[in-house]
Amino acid sequence: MYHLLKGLHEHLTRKDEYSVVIIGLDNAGKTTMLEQIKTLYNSTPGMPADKIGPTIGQNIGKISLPSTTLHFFDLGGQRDIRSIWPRYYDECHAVVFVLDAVDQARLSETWEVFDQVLNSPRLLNLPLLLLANKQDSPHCLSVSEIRESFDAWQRARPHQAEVDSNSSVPNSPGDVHSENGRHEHDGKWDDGGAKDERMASLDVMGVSALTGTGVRDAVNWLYIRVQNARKIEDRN
Ligand SMILES: Nc1nc2c(ncn2[C@@H]2O[C@H](COP(=O)(O)OP(=O)(O)O)[C@@H](O)[C@H]2O)c(=O)[nH]1
Ligand SMILES: [Mg+2]
Repeated sequence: MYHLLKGLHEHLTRKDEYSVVIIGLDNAGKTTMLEQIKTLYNSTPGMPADKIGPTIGQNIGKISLPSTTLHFFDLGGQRDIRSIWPRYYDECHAVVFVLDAVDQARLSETWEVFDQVLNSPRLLNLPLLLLANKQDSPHCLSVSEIRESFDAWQRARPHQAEVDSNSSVPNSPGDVHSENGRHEHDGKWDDGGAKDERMASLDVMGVSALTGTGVRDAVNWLYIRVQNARKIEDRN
């Protein structure tokens, strides 16, 4: 009887665990975001914004929600340490990409990095949330301006097939598998339209990691999405 009750109690109090990676360029506000999430959800507040230095490696944090624990991994965003991001992709359940909506000078660098994330085959089916941070600043771009900026950046860059025909990627007849796992056929990229679909359904939210505005909405989004993704996975 004891074991039965213990088993029932464990079942009822069991929490599903999910990992969320927070990525984006350095200075976008990722660590401030993580610390704000800790402050909003945990009894011990996160580090105050004025004490946060550049991230080398990772910062971690976890929050407890009904029947769910979310583990956050805030990864360093400097150019030379971005290469560690993919090591986390296999283990994570959702991705938050934070961008600085004030720093327009770095938007094209932001889009280049974001585009690589969109093209990562291992992330293709994971919930991905784009956060336009620093909405407290009077100089920030709004969510719709951020979407327009990404669309404009995509239109302005040379077509992928043109880039490849000018580069060292082999252009032999038939199919070629690229490094990022997409399928090239007769010089055309074929990812089954998955990237376009992903862009069309991409959620972009405006937040201020500094003041906390929008941060609960972002966490709620993650909470719902990771559970829905698990349900779909369980059904398959
Ligand atoms: N105005 C404003 N500044 C922010 C916000 N979030 C972060 N910052 C500032 O941006 C800088 C970089 O923040 P940090 O969290 O270290 O960025 P990270 O490199 O992406 O981890 C710091 O000076 C933060 O105080 C925000 O929502 N609003
Ligand atoms: Mg940081």
